[in-house]
Amino acid sequence: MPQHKSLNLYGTGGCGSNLVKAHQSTTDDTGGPKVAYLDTSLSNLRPENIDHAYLIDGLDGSGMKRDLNAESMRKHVTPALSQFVPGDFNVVIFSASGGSGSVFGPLLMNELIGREKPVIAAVIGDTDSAKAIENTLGTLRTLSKISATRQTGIVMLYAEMAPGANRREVDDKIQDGIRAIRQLTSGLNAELDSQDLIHWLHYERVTDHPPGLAILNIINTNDKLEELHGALAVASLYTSPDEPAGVVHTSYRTKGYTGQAGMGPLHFVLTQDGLTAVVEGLERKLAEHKTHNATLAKGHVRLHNEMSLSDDVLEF
Ligand SMILES: Nc1nc2c(ncn2[C@@H]2O[C@H](COP(=O)(O)OP(=O)(O)OP(=O)(O)O)[C@@H](O)[C@H]2O)c(=O)[nH]1
Ligand SMILES: [Mg+2]
Repeated sequence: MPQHKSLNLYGTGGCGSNLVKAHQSTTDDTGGPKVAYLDTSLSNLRPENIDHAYLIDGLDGSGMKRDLNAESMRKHVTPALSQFVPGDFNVVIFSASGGSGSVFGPLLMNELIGREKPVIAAVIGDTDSAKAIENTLGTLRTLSKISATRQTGIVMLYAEMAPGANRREVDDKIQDGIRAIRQLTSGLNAELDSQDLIHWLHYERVTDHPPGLAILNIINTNDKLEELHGALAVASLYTSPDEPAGVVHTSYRTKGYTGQAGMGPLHFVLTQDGLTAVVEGLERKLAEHKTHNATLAKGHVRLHNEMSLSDDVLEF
């Protein structure tokens, strides 16, 4: 008989906290997820969030500098998890481009993985500036380093902010993803148990694929599933076993049945190709920003090194 499983949402940093807030008061037939906010600053929280918040005393943000408060955040992972104990399944949500969530989030992931707690990262990258891209690449590298050190697959739902992008569209992708993960991990799907999901998440334990950082693609039609290449592992939800399953080439596949009429298929597909496209896109946009920055620096260089002017008004 299906048994309800708990889901914890940990929002780290400003963006992670913003995205988790929407779930603080939601209740569904499984009791709704538990939420926690972990940050170095109060600036993204409202009074009603404080009971769910873990804040590091004495800090007030990291100002996009990932190494500024890293050691302090490292020390606070264990106390934060004592206050907000992990659920049966966990999602850690953070921007990759800021200075706090992009460090607190991976540290939390590392600890949850070490404790054998099932966890997915929901990450928001940003290409708004060279610093934002460098941080985004650095955060992805951190996650991939955790995967290599722990020899475990890490699954990441990823969305990206671009200059002029509609923040709501990016938020919607993450929120839709969280709701779908809630459905997948609720414990209420017939024929799908925790171990099926643990082996989907840790595809390296049941397939020949080496562990790495994998992108989670959530797809709601069989046609889109069939178009997708390079699937490492697939978990699918259907209303009932009578529905067409959709064809996909993959090494591991697990299926569950919601029993809820009208709900089309939902496929949770892990790929590494998706990550390659993300990293290449970030590197290309970083090169564009750097070309522009080099042009800006030229004026300064000309004033100081190349012009034969001397400032005879003020000397320093
Ligand atoms: N999509 C989306 N992006 C957000 C949101 N809040 C912040 N961001 C983006 O996330 C990036 C980093 O911001 P934060 O998450 O606030 O940074 P932080 O982790 O708090 O780190 P510091 O403020 O540097 O200490 C920025 O580029 C924002 O544009 C949000 O609610 N939705
Ligand atoms: Mg902040």
